[in-house]
Amino acid sequence: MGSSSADFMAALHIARREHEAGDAENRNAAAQSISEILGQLLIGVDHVGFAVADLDEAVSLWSSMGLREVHRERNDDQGIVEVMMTVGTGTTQIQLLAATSDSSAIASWLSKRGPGIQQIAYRVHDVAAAAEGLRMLGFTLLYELPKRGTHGSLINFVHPKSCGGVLVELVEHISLD
Ligand code: MC0
Repeated sequence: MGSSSADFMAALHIARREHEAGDAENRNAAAQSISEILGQLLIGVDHVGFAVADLDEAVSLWSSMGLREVHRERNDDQGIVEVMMTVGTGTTQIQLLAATSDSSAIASWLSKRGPGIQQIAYRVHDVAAAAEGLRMLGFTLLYELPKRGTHGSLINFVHPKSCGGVLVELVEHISLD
């Protein structure tokens, strides 16, 4: 990536000043600039998360379709245990998410909707900058500051109520960038 995080933050703040100060036409142009910066921050789809009731059963199901387990991790902050599975030779993964506590978002999801797709995760160059840009456009971010995700990544989430009914996770892989 050509630009640094500081460059992105600086560009976002210039666009925000224009957004706040401008008339309708300038506000639209500033919003467009923020969207373009967000486009540069996006790398691709990192994974799609499935809520599952039984992790081993789910691994067995998806393995039978040819997906391969590549990582398993417990995250007590999120109240989950997860398995990442690769799809063919591509870089996109699916993430199987089982609840480890009743207060977990996955336990709540399972009780209301049952097993299924719970989130899509976009890989970004800089999660703080992406969250800041999205806030400027009116999206609701779940966390003020990024939290720890899979493999020590930094994560934040866009609330589904501000995002067309889809829970979007932002992931920054510290070691891969
Ligand atoms: C809830 N809603 C969803 C949704 N969860 N809509 C789409 N996708 C989801 N995943 C909708 C409900 O249907 C409901 O709509 C409204 O949002 C409020 O639902 P709720 O059941 O009251 O849910 P809340 O408000 O208790 O929690 C929703 C919220 C929660 C997004 C804040 O799920 C959350 O904190 N998620 C982020 C953390 C997370 O998902 N952790 C697990 C993965 P109606 O229309 O009925 O009002 S951890 C992970 O993924 C990490 C390890 C990683 O990848 O690195």
